[in-house]
Amino acid sequence: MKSICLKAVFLTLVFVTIVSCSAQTETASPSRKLKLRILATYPHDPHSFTQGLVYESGELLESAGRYGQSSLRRVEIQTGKVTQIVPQDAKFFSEGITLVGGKIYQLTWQEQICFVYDKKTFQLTKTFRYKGEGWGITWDGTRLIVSDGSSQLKFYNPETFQLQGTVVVRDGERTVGRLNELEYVNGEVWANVYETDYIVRINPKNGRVTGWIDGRGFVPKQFREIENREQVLNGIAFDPEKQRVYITGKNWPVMYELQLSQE
Ligand SMILES: [Ca+2]
Repeated sequence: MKSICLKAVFLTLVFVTIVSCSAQTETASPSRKLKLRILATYPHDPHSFTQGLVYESGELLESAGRYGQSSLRRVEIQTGKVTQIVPQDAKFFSEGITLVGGKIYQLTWQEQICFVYDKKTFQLTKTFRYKGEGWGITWDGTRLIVSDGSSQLKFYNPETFQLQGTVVVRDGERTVGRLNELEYVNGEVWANVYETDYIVRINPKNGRVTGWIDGRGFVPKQFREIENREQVLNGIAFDPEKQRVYITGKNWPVMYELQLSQE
């Protein structure tokens, strides 16, 4: 069964390349054709309603959501074991996380507060207030990039959390909404699109979609037939050094490690 399952996923990944290729033609964007190959599957805590995922020195940092169940976690990749955790107060619904230097920024859904933690000790060092909802967050080396469930990406100064600009994400003429968990990958922003198992690839300079990744093949079998399920693909972490992508979903029992390469 395992080999059949992996084969199905492999076929999906081949489709990724084709879709990216086609999107390149349609949008005339400088999209690069990508190849994703599954290197490994690991356990993932099925109690984590994954809202954010970041790679850091051989480990993953994860943000789990829901009121009363939110937390910031450090996760051992190969075992899925949570080795460090800060539970969030029940009045906050944790959302995306990103790393800026030695600090972890963690958004909240509707509470309009970003918590900043020391990445080693998980000590809270600062909070910022912002307007609107917080969904996903990533870091391009200069600016924070934030999604709020709309088709807009917002850019913030990480020192002040001042809004510096926005772009609207468009695939051709069509706007792409419900942008959720984010990851900065080789100059692109990758975003989970909420309530789907697709990842959209975005040029952050102009908001243009450069490709789509069809993640339906990754969805655990027990969730596939559920209509309007909450257990969607959500959580992307990137290791730029090894060009590896880690993906999981909300309450998924599994995490995938993928090798990214240009065709
Ligand atoms: Ca991420």
